[in-house]
Amino acid sequence: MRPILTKDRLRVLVSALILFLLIATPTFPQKRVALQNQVRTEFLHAWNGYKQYAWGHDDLKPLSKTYHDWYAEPLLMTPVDALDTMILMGLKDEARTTREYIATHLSFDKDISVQNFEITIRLLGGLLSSYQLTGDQRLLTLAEDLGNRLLPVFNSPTGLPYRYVNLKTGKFSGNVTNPAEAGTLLVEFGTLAKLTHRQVFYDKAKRALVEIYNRRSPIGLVGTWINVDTGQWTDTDSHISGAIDSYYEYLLKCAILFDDRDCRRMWNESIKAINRYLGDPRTTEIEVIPGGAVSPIRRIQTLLWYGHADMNSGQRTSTTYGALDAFFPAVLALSGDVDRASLLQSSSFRMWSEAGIEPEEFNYQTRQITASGYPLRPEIVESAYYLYHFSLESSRRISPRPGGDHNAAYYHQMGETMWRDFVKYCRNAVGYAALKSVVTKEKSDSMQSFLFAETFKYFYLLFAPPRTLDFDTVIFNTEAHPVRRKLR
Ligand code: DMJ
Repeated sequence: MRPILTKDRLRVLVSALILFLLIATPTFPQKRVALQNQVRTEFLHAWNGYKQYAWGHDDLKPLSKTYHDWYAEPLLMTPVDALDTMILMGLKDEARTTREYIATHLSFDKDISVQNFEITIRLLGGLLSSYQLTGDQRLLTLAEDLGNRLLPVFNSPTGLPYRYVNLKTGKFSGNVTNPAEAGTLLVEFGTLAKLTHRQVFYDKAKRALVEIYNRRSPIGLVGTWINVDTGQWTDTDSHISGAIDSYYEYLLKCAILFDDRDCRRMWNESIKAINRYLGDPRTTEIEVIPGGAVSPIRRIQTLLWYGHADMNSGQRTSTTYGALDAFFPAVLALSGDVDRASLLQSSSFRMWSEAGIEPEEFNYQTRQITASGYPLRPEIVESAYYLYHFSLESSRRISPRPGGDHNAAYYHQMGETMWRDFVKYCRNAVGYAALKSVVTKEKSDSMQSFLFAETFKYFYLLFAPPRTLDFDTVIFNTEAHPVRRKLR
């Protein structure tokens, strides 16, 4: 009789056990706690650098150890962007003093012309989120004051917002905008409307979103640049990258956050066109060594990318994908399309792995880096966090998706790799520095506030216990400020 445990079977069993341990290790609580603590420590490292060299200003310049202000007067970009992350991390003392400083020093009564989109996602979003987390009425008062000062941007013939507005005089400028800047306002303005009971905020921001959607091409795509006065497209390149990205994100998020049926319909229509014309599945042959085998076998692997196409013809215009596009797996997962989301996340991670940290832009056809900077962007981490969340959730359901647990561990592992690369290449003595080039790893003198609002936050949430933030009760604005689904 043949023995039950032959040598070959034993080898297969041992390989399977090793694989299981490799996959299971990242969920080992101690390791996760250590990573979570590291993220908090590194957040404080960068925050202390900001406090020491840039306090009261917008951003720290981490190489020259000085500060950068966006405009002639500072608007406390870093403190406002960082506050809700501190709260989530349980940094109570820092959060208390930062909140106090913001409440007593931040004023929007300034004769400066600001970029509506950036101010909305960072400051309005940050103030609203921190208000909801703390109940500090002063933050809501600041948010409403800011909202009032931004409103003149919507006074255009089309309802599309101008890009800039003077906070004191209300004078607007910038009559060529893009879908992202016009359409990434409703989470914040809509939340402000609910909290202040002033519908005007909701209506103006929603109209902007609808006006972009109404100008989609017959095949359902939008372009990159559009004239606010005439409503004519001035650049018909279509993609999910910067200048369009968060327009799509807000169609879906506003459908969920406000239960807005128009947004739901616009999302449902848009995603069909995105998948059809921008989606670019590619098959490639890879070598794998199955557990227990000695020699590799060739296997066909499908990679999914999203490229560029002309909004009218749908013809492919370029095969580039980048750090900003890497937000899309999160949005796909939130929409329920976890399969496409996980395929695309693998592609993003492939892009990250080319140089050990992700470039701003990558040609997936030629595998060349076409823009080599890394300004500390969060999107790929955000998507890892969403996929981790949905994998975990599906593994808890009665009829789980096959491999749910396995996938959650996989996203932890991916997150851990990215975290170690991020620290290795971007950390310096006083904070974190953007990279001029992911190829040479040369640093540049910039540490944008989204490092605190987003990059550290998503790394932290990826490693922290799920109870740290109840995912299903919030919607993150595009700057990672969580706002409550049930508004009060
Ligand atoms: C952030 O300000 C926001 O996430 C925005 O939507 C896109 N770019 C940066 C981060 O990369």
